[in-house]
Parts: sequence; C-alpha cells; structure tokens
Amino acid sequence: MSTDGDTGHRDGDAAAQAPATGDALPGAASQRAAAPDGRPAFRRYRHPAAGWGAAASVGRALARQGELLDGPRAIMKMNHENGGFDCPGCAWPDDTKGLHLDICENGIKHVTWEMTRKRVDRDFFAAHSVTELSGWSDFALEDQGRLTEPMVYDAASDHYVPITWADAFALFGRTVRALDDPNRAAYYTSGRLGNEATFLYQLMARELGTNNLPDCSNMCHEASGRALTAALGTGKGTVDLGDWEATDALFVLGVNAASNAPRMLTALAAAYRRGAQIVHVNPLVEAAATRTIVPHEFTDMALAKSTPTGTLDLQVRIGGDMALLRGMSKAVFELAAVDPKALDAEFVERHTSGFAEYRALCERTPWPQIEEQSGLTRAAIRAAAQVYRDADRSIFSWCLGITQHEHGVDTVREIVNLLLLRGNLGREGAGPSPVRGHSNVQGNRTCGIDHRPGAAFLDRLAAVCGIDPPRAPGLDTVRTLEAMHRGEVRVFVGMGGNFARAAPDTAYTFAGLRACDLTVQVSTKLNRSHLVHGRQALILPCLGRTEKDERPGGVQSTSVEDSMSMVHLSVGMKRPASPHLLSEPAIIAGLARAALPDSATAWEWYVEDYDRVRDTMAKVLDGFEDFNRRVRLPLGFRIRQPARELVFHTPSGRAEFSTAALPDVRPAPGTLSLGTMRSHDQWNTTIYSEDDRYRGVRNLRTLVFMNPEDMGERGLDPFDPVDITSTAGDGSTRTLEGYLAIPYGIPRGCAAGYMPEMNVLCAIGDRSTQSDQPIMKHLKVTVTRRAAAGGGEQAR
Ligand SMILES: Nc1nc2c(c(=O)[nH]1)N[C@H]1C(S)=C(S)[C@@H](COP(=O)(O)OP(=O)(O)OC[C@H]3O[C@@H](n4cnc5c(=O)[nH]c(N)nc54)[C@H](O)[C@@H]3O)O[C@H]1N2
Ligand SMILES: Nc1nc2c(c(=O)[nH]1)N[C@H]1C(S)=C(S)[C@@H](COP(=O)(O)OP(=O)(O)OC[C@H]3O[C@@H](n4cnc5c(=O)[nH]c(N)nc54)[C@H](O)[C@@H]3O)O[C@H]1N2
Ligand SMILES: [Mo]
Repeated sequence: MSTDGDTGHRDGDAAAQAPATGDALPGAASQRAAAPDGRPAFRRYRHPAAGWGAAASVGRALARQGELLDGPRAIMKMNHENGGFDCPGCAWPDDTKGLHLDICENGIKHVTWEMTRKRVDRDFFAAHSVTELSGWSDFALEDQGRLTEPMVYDAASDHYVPITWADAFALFGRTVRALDDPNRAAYYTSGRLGNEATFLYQLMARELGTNNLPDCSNMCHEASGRALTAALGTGKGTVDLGDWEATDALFVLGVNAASNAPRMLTALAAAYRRGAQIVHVNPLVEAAATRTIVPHEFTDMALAKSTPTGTLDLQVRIGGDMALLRGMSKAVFELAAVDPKALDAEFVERHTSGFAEYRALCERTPWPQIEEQSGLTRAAIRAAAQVYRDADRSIFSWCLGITQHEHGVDTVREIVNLLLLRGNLGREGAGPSPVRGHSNVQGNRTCGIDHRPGAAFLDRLAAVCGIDPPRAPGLDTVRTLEAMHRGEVRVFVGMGGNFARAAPDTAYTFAGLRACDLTVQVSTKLNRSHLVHGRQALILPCLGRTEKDERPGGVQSTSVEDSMSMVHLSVGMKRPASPHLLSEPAIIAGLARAALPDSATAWEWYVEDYDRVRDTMAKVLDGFEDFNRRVRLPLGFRIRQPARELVFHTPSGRAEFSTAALPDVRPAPGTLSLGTMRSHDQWNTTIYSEDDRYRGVRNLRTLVFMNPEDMGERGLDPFDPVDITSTAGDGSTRTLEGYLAIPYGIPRGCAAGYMPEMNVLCAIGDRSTQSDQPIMKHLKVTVTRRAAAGGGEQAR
C-alpha cells in the first residue's frame, strides 16, 4: 500500500484493516482472550483498589501459568535490596525501607507470564505455518509460552525453522554489511532492556554508523523529556520517593495508577493519612482517585480497611490539561494580588527566566477560553489553585494522558511554569515527577538510546570506545516506519517489545515491516511482530529478567533505572526456560561481531562479565562514576539531578518559563475526541484477559466508553454496536466496525477505548509536531450506530 493516498475509507473491523498486505488481524470476536463462556458485562466497580480483588486476581494468574509453587517464591525475591530481580513491570521505584511485599497484582501477573511452564519449540513451529498463526489472537500467540531456540523464516514452507545461533548472527551480519548505507537499518528498543545491554546495543548501532535508534519512549514520554530539557536542562523528573513522602499536595494528571503504576497507591494512601491533598486530573475518575486497601498492610487487608487516595477530582476534557494548568496559574496570580505569599518572588527572581512574559500571558488569557478549553468551571480551577496555594510543597506527576497529544510538550512545560511560580523545585517534597512506563525505559535513554544524541555524549563515546559515531540525527519510531515505506530502511531489529502491534496505524506499520529485507526480533514470547516480518526473518529468544544469566565470569546481574533516577541491580534466579536461550548482552555481542568482523570493540570479552561493560559505562555516562561499587549498595544509587540542585543546563542558565498559545482542543460538531488506553488486565500489547476490573468491564475489549448524553444524541443504548471512524490530519479515514458503546462518566465530547486494537485508527501522520509522538490520546472520531443489535447485560 502507499504511504498516504490510498487510506481513503477503510471498511472493516480490525480483521479487515490489513487487507492490502494479504493477511489480517483476527476479527474482534476472535481477539477475545479467555472466558469463552462470558458475555460482555459492565457494572460499576464499587470497591477500593488493590486489596482482596487484587489478591484473588493474583491467585488466578499463578494458577493459570502453573506457578503455584515457584511463583510465590519468585515474588518474594522481587524488588528486594541485595539479590532480588527488579520487577519487569512498571518503573515505579522500590520502597526505600526495603518494604517486604512491595509488589502489586500487575507486577505478579507480569512475572508469572514470563515464568510460564508452556513452551514454543521447533515442534510448535513445524505444526503451525505463519499464515495459520496470523489468524490467532494476540492473547493466543503469547499464551503459547516461552520461545526456546533461534528460528528463521523459511519462505518455501511458510514456517519458521530452527537455525543455530552462529548462522543467525551470520545472516544478520551478511545482510547489514551488504547495505549501501548504515542508515538502511533501524534498531528498536522496548523499555525492558537492562542498562548494560542498552549500552552495548547503542554502541553497536553507532559503530555501524547510524543513530537510527527508535524506541518505545518515542510513543510514551518523548514529550516529557523534551519539555523538561527545554525548561530545566534535564530530561527527567527531579523528585524521589522521599519527596512523595514529604509533600503537602500531589497533583496526579493523566495516569491510571491503580492499573499501570499500582505501587503508587501505597504512596497516595500514605499521603492521605498524613493530611496531604491529592488532586486527580483525568477525564475518567479512575480507581486511584477513590480508595485503596494497601496490600502489604496485613491488618488493613484482614479488616478490609480502605484509605482514600484522592481529595479532589477534575474531570478535564481530553487535551484540556494545558488550559487547566494555565487557569491555575492565572488564579495564583489573582491570589497574589491580595496575598503576595501566593508567589515565591525570591525563587522566581533568582532562578527563572521569562516570568514577566508568562504572567502577562496568563493575565490576558480570558477565563471563558480557559473554561471552554479545559471543560472545567473557573470555580473548580480556582479550588485546585487554592490547594496549590495552601501547600508548602507540591509535586506534579503525570503520564500518557498528558504526553500523547499534539501539544504534549507545551503541556509539560505548563506544569513546570506552575511549579516555578511557588518555587516548587530543588527542595524536599516538591517538583515534577513523570511516571515512566516500562521498567527501564528511563535507563535506556540515560544509557544512550536516543536518535538525537547530544554532542558531549558522542564525544565521550568516541574517546572511551575508540569509535567514530555518526553525528547526524537518526530516525524515531514514526520516521522509521515512513523510511520503510520509502525503501530507505531495509533491516529492522526489535530488541524486545512488539513493534508491529505497539506502533500506530496498524496497516501502515504491517506494510512497512513487510517491505524490509530482514526483520530480527529478540523476544521472550511469540507475538504479532514475528508474523508480520520482512523477506527474511529471525526470532532470537532471550532470557527474561527472572532467569539466571550464567556467563563465563559467573552469574551476571544487570542494572535498571526507575522513574526517580535510582539505579540498582537485578539478578535473575530461575532456571532459564530453555538451555538454548542467550542473554540480551550476549545476543547483541553476537550480532555486533557478525556485522563488524574487524571491530576493535571487545564484544566477547565484555559479555563474559558485565562488570566490564559497567566499567566502560562509568567513563562514558554522566553520573555513573564508580558504577560497579555504587550499584551494589543496598538500594543502588541515585543519578545526580542538576535541576534538583537548582543548576540549570539551559541557554539562560535558569529555569525557563514558556509562553505557548493554548491550543483549541474542542471536538468539531458531531465528532468526539478519543483516547486509547490500557485495561487493567493488560501489559501494553500483552492481553491477559478481556476484563477491566476497576472500570467494571468483563469479557469485552472491543468497546468505546462514551458520555451518556453523547450516546443519547446518537440514539445509542448501552452495548449497541457502533462503527468508529477516525479522520486524520490529511483527511484520510480509518474505521473500526462493531464496537460496543458503553456509557461512562467521561466529559461530553470525549470517548475512550483500548490500545492496541485501536491503533488501527491512529494515522501515521497524526503525530505531534512538538515531539513526533503519535497522538494516541486524541484521535478525532465519529461514532455511528451499526445496523445489527448487540448483546450483553448491564447492571448498576
Ligand atoms: N499493568 C500495566 N502497567 C503498565 C503498563 C501496562 O500496559 N499495564 N504499561 C506501562 C507503560 S509502557 C506506560 S507508558 C505506562 C502508561 O500508564 P498510563 O499513562 O496510565 O496509561 P494509559 O492506560 O494509556 O492511561 C492513560 C490515562 O490517561 C487518561 N487520559 C486520557 N486522555 C487524557 C487527557 O487528555 N488528559 C488527562 N489528564 N488524562 C487523560 C486516561 O483516562 C487514563 O487514565 O504504564 C506502564 N505500566
Ligand atoms: N494506541 C496506543 N498505542 C500505544 C500506546 C497507547 O497508549 N495507545 N502506548 C505506547 C507505549 S507508551 C509503549 S511503551 C508501546 C509499547 O511497545 P513495546 O514495548 O514494543 O510493546 P510490549 O507490548 O511492551 O512488548 C511485549 C513483548 O516484549 C517481549 N518481551 C517481554 N519481556 C522481554 C524481555 O525481557 N526481553 C525481550 N527482548 N523481550 C521481552 C515479549 O516477546 C512480548 O511479546 O506501545 C505504544 N502504543
Ligand atoms: Mo510506555
């Protein structure tokens, strides 16, 4: 298919979205994971988050994977200082007091999913052709278990067949060496990869001569990194868990914490008990805004005693956060007229630049515009501003609800603007705190996965590693896909993840991958990216984080960095799923040697003992001095944060206010703004079940949450089947058919549904001009009734 023109009107459900490329995703019905008995159901969830519902769910997860014995043992080892493995789930930091059972339902599901006893071996691939597997649901693919040995695609039989590691590396090496330009290859990273492997991976790409290092962060927190770098000179948050424990007010924007960063619930409950204010900003009132039973507080569990986790809800319009934040600043300026202490004039004077312009901008932005754009009343916005004014120390925390928008960068900068007004930076209990996604996505960036690397980093890499790294920027996720369509990227390596399913514009992504000469996927489990492949394709199975990594230098550990810049070691303990697996560092070394036979880099030597990699990293990376010693401290170490110390690597040497215009985020008449998000029973493209417990949904993923009045306007009853059509910036349209409309407490004009099914609707061109992030939280759609009647039951 062509890059844009033919998109026209695409009929069909998910199954029909990839017609031009021959195969199809299974249709909505066959995407159903388990529970074939269950009819779709929706009933408001009235219980506190975590607690016994979570405990029951954990029991089911362990039983499903046959891990009733080993599972609990492994869980006890998770996230423990000295010798445990890091939870491969989210990037929330570990409890600093070595809290036992500092784990959550979703972390346990995630670990047991990796530890399953099921196997995908050569017999499996001999029994099922790629065409046959392409008809299986994403759930069914991953549910087959762990990959066991390297496989290569055999076009003649349409099957994957075994290949030795040496031959697999040689195939990659041959293909890469034959490219006329190193930029014909792209090296994707999913945020699971440990720091040492990350460093080797970027070293390989740069020694080969490319900065084509797309990563999952291009779809998640690119906007946060860019905004914080511009405003504060550092691409990360400045706060740590100690600050969360000391703050007076927490503002939690655009994150579904109870599902996606569940250990945040413990911090929210503790904050509430301390008397802190907790303001949730979200079009949906998510479970984390209500109450929780803290799972490791055994008396609370026993007595089912719950603690509130929110004090104020602001149900902002999709995309309306920037207007809300500007309104809060405006209200702070209004308060300051009678109460000078509302502003921290001394901080502003000493540490910031651009204050006068920002003040003027806020003052001249009229309230009606702020109300219209945020979808909130000025009274509600003033109430939030009063909370902010009354708090000595405030933290703003956010995730994808803020970043996956056209104006994601401007919105994060508006958060910083507001923080600066009251000097909420560089002191205990205050500052910006983005919630990162994958467990090591922040570490990936720190250790060099960046398609726009800084000159200082490249200089040091050149000096320490003796290579001549390319200086021109490389390709990010979306641009890699576009380059595939132009024939300019011909080799794709996926270091973890599920690129085919995670990327936007499913049909376009599939066609791009299919146009490649070679696709290489380093994975633990079978997924869609193995079936949507290039002319030649390799599956290279690797150890998971829970597994023992034995190298010539002994059992190896790997390090990760959490959302709050803590770096610590993770040591696997389980016997590997198969004796033929290699660790990610070993796979990278094999690939690198094959592609760079004359390389002076001691690839083989490095991966005998990862301490050697760490010694090199210590010389290249800021803040990693004495890496091997410090990473072995009980809780690891925290990477220095200049902005935290009020040192700003910005052009002015100060924290910079921004003055972006408010965007118009109102949906056009007859259309809705649709956000794609995760369910509770899902890890990105991995679907554990069709339930979304905290939102009250059972047995249904092909749904769209709508405001009841928007449903009424369209003559829709609950569970009525609808077609959802998105219109891209270039006017092309994409349609999902036969989704079920579910009435939900969401502002008018807004709608929501699940990724990755809805990626079909996100056109490749619909990416932010500020961050290049796909605008996955703000699709412009129409929802229309479908002819046939739907099933399902509803209870309230
Ligand atoms: N169990 C589990 N944990 C995970 C993941 C997982 O899939 N499963 N994924 C991991 C990854 S990679 C990431 S990046 C994170 C993602 O963590 P989240 O950011 O929580 O991910 P989403 O499910 O996309 O949910 C986004 C939230 O933003 C809200 N939202 C949508 N539009 C807007 C808006 O315009 N404004 C505001 N204020 N809110 C909005 C939605 O209602 C939803 O609550 O979680 C990580 N942790
Ligand atoms: N519409 C829409 N699309 C989105 C988003 C959204 O909110 N809306 N969110 C985006 C975001 S934030 C992200 S981060 C991406 C996620 O994009 P990815 O990170 O690419 O996807 P995952 O689903 O996390 O990858 C799952 C696969 O990783 C492999 N895997 C698991 N553990 C390991 C391991 O230890 N090593 C290796 N090598 N492989 C492993 C398994 O084979 C598994 O099938 O999706 C993005 N896509
Ligand atoms: Mo993410």
